Amino acid sequence: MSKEEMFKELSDAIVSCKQDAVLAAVEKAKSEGIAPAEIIEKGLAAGMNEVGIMFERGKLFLPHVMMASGAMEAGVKLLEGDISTDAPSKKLGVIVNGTVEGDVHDIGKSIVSTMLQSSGFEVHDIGRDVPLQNFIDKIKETNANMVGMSALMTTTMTGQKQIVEMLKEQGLRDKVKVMVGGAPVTQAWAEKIGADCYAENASEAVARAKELLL
Ligand code: HCB
Repeated sequence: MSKEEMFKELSDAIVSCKQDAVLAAVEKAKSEGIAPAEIIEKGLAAGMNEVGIMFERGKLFLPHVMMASGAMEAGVKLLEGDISTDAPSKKLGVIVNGTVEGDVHDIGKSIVSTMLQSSGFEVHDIGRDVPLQNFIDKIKETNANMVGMSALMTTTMTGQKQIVEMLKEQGLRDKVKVMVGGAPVTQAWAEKIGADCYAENASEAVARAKELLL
């Protein structure tokens, strides 16, 4: 089976909303030697995007999206132990990562945290639907030099902007690099709110963090 066919099988398994199918497809992709990051991004995440489109068009309903999410989480969990720990012994930086207030979407945010951690960053994942001031408090508590903020809805993206403003008001902006991500977020939005970078996916998040912190 070609890699492209394998990615399609992974994506179709997510769209089927069946956890068994997802776990079987992940096992198969692993046994074919496909890298965990590719399994997640080109297979599972592509399937979740498809689920999002079908939900938007009324072809799938919220319970399906929840089942697909559960299946995706189980698939990612199966890969956690395989995500390479090419982490250097010296930590590369301290990053606080979370999903902003009002937003419960956390699948992508958690993948980003895992990938950053396995690449050598000290990551404090503060969860989802996180009150904005909690980002600032955690940055102070951990002396973080970067913050990652996830927002999956147009209505919650503004939380990212508010956090940038709060960092300025509380005299932290010069000490902390700001990364934003999430489906509706774009490079243009990152520039508009004065973030240091936008990451489209977890691999990009690792690359941007290395560029900004090393
Ligand atoms: Co949800 N939902 N949802 N949802 N949902 C979206 C986001 C919509 C776009 C679907 C649609 O209408 N097309 C839509 C938002 C529309 C808008 O913007 N206005 C939507 C809606 C409306 C809602 C509810 C309001 C539905 C309702 O209740 N009527 C509700 C939200 C409640 C709330 O938050 N207050 C809701 C609920 C849910 C769940 C619970 C069923 C489930 C989430 C489960 C969970 O996360 N634990 C869910 C899901 C799964 C989705 C879709 C289908 C997929 C999201 C996902 O996991 N993608 C999504 C459709 C879509 O996004 N296209 C839909 C896969 C991951 C891997 O991608 O983009 O999250 P990602 O992360 C990437 C990337 O963005 C980047 O790297 C990640 C890894 O590659 N990245 C970062 C992300 N965070 C980063 C942080 C960084 O620092 C750096 C990079």
